[in-house]
Amino acid sequence: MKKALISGISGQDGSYLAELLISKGYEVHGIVRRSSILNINRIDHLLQPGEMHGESLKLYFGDVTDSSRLADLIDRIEPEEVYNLAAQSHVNISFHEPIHTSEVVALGALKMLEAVRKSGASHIRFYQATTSEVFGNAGVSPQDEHTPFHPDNPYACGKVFAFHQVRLYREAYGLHASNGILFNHESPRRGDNFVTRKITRGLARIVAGRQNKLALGNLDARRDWGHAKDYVEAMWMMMQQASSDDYVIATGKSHSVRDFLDASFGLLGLDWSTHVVSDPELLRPVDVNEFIGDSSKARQAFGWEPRISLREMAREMVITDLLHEGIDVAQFGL
Ligand code: NAP
Ligand code: G4F
Repeated sequence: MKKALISGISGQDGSYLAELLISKGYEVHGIVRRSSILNINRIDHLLQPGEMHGESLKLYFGDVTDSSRLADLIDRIEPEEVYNLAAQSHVNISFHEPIHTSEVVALGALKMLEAVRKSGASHIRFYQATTSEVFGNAGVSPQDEHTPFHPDNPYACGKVFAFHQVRLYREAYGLHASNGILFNHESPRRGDNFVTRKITRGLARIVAGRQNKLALGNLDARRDWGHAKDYVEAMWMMMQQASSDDYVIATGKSHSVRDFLDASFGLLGLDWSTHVVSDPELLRPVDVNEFIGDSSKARQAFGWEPRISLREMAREMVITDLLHEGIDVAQFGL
């Protein structure tokens, strides 16, 4: 049975990746941060109540800033595949917490790589969660593996550092280490303070009469939004290739925040403009105007393709959030 170790397993992608790997017969091991309340809501359905070590999923407390713990875990688990998904992944928060973000995003990735290298297990394959944010306002569209990096926030700067460490470990030590340069991907498990989930949760609360206004920032920003389920499949496919490489994963379509508002409020026949208010606090010192990715390399190398459209994803998110508010979705024909 293959063993995989995932950092960031309690996050959106970590939870879908754990499900995917378990469905493929892997024994999945995950690093979770110790907090005063156990923060494993997205993966607790994969365990018995109160359990940390289930049959196919085993969790360990740890932090990617703690090198010695990472080395212990790699030695103890002896994984064949390591997925480094841990991050302070919120772009705007990275402007407020640049040091912490860099410690986790940049040094955390390097510490994971070092733990793998020092274990001496040269067969271990390493996946790094790189991001379209490395391109920033690149002025080139669409972005692919040849687009020059122009990181426009502390989070993206940390991810550029990590990208190059992964490339270096591949070239210098022969490690099977790949960068998945993933464009935005969302789901009903997306964190509440990312724009898509903020919109679908806000919409559900408006319908439930629990809030009337929805404060947002830049509505003109355009993103290449896919579904997290499709994107974790690309991570796994990348790791199955004979040699490691860097791949862009994207839908190739870009939509604005306004388009996402139309798609979600429109499902219920509501006009978002009567609810959305502008909050200057939510504007970033620098925002990226548009991302749009070209994932031809991944499509040709291992046949990856996105399956879930933006409309289908918005619908799934809206339904999940309405149900969470106890609303009968049938009244909207959903
Ligand atoms: P997410 O939901 O924010 O999850 C981040 C995960 O990292 C959580 O499990 C979090 O734990 C964990 N984490 C944070 N700091 C840590 C630390 N010091 N030590 C150990 N774990 C730590 O992010 P996501 O959307 O799943 O994204 C997964 C990865 O892909 C991230 O690296 C992100 O930067 C990258 N990425 C995401 C996207 C996207 O659109 N979603 C696109 C490109 C790249 P807690 O649950 O305890 O907070
Ligand atoms: O949902 P967002 O916060 O995602 P962002 O900044 O694109 O970053 C996400 O995708 C990256 C991949 O490109 C990941 F690397 C990163 O970890 C994260 O998962 O914001 C999307 C857009 C931005 O232009 C933002 O300015 O929406 C705009 N926006 C408008 N109002 C808002 C809001 N964003 C947030 N979070 N909250 C708002 O109220």
